[in-house]
Amino acid sequence: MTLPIWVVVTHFLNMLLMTLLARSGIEVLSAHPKLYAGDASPPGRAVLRFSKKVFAPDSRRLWTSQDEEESWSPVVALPGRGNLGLGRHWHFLSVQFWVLTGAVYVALLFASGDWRRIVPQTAAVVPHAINAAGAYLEFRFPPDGPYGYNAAQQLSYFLVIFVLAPLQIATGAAMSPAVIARFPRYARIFGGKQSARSLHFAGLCAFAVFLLIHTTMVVIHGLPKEMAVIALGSEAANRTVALAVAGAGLLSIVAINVVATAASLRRPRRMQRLLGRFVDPMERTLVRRLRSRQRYGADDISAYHRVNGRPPPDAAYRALAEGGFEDYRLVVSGMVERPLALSLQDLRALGWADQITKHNCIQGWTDIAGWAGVPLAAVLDAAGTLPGARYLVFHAFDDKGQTEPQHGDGHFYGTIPIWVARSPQSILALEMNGEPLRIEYGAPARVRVENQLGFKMVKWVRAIEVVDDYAALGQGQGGWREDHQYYANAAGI
Ligand SMILES: Nc1nc2c(c(=O)[nH]1)N[C@H]1C(S)=C(S)[C@@H](COP(=O)(O)O)O[C@H]1N2
Ligand SMILES: [Mo]
Repeated sequence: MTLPIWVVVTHFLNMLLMTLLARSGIEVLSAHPKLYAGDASPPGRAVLRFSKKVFAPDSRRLWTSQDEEESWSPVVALPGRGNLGLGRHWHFLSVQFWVLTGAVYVALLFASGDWRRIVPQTAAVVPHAINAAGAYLEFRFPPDGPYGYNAAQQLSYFLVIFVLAPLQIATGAAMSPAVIARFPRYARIFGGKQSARSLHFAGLCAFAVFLLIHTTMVVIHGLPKEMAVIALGSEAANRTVALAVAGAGLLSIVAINVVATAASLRRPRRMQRLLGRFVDPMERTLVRRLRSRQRYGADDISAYHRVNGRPPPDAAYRALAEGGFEDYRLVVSGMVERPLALSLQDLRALGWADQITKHNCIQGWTDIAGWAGVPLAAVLDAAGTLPGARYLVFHAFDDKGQTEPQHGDGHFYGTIPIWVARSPQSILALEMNGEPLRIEYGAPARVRVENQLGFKMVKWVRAIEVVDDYAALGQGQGGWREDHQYYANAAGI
């Protein structure tokens, strides 16, 4: 048995990238360690739960989705210890190289004619594969097929490469808020966004089962001989050299995982910046053209909408709330022609839009709700942006040092590019499900930018500032969660 060298190389890269993908995926899961069926994620209705904490929809104490997070060991998760931001960075870095490796492999497979080894050419492969599996159960080796692999082997390789891997990419894409905002029906192919998320996890489990059987088979068929093929491409190769190369390969995979983990835990800001250089351009290319076209019906509205971020506890905000926000003024300043201070009535006079849309929290949960308010474009037009203006900064009333001290201090803020603010369904919402916004959902005004992740939708907006750059704000990452939780500033995936 021989394998071309490009198979040896892509197989190695695939092993490395799959370990990074699996571990960073587990990190992402730890941010909301529950799986659901359908489109929404009702508390207490998870199909599968990796957390003992219980949060009920009718709880008398306010809880937020941050409270649901788990912190998992760096041994299983990349980087571990509850760093969703860097987990996502690693996932989106690895996936680019994984898809590239897969594309090169498949291209060479077809260019070389080697596809005959992998792609079954007759439906008889199914009964033959069953026979082959039966042979293994009787401790016999099944016969090899015409192109070297036995039928069970050929069929399982085929399914992993041409069914499981593409499915994993497809369910991954069905979790991107920008993709499903533009193509709301796409997530429905999988039974809804939460079903897609659950299937993505099932895909990981399927890969794990494959890996288990695959390595068991390598051992059963004779480790030295198989290693010669896997590491050097030929059974006839020197076995000692092959074992050394294979051992070095496996060690390097472990070493890369260890270095990636340690660097992320020790120098998180540096890793956020470094990985961002690969991940942000990918987000921009994929998401730039994806404008929200959601049009859910009133029947789709979720019975329960999770809260993330605790309401501002300070006296000034409470006084405003007690006065029905009569004295509220939204300050619009920065690179604008006309700085503004708008009351709620002034805001309403600028324009009105409503929409029923899906909220995608970066942690993984989704809910559908109706929102109504003023298009952000109308606010921008009223103020008039100056040349060079690129971002909107939303300053919020909540002091996170008081409401979420485990993550950091300072008031919550967020930034979005002006093109996102001018996209369809980008509004400053004053109402939710037909009523004035309740306090916990961001009263009196909160951002809704429907092709972005939830953390971009600043609640309790105090002021809007138009800027050319966000580097001077906070810790310079473009938002409070970016600064303190290492989320990427680009939030369409
Ligand atoms: N001011 C402020 N806005 C915020 C947050 C916050 O902590 N403070 N959390 C964000 C996150 S992470 C999410 S998912 C949404 C949650 O909105 P909801 O509470 O209406 O579900 O609000 C976003 N806006
Ligand atoms: Mo979130």
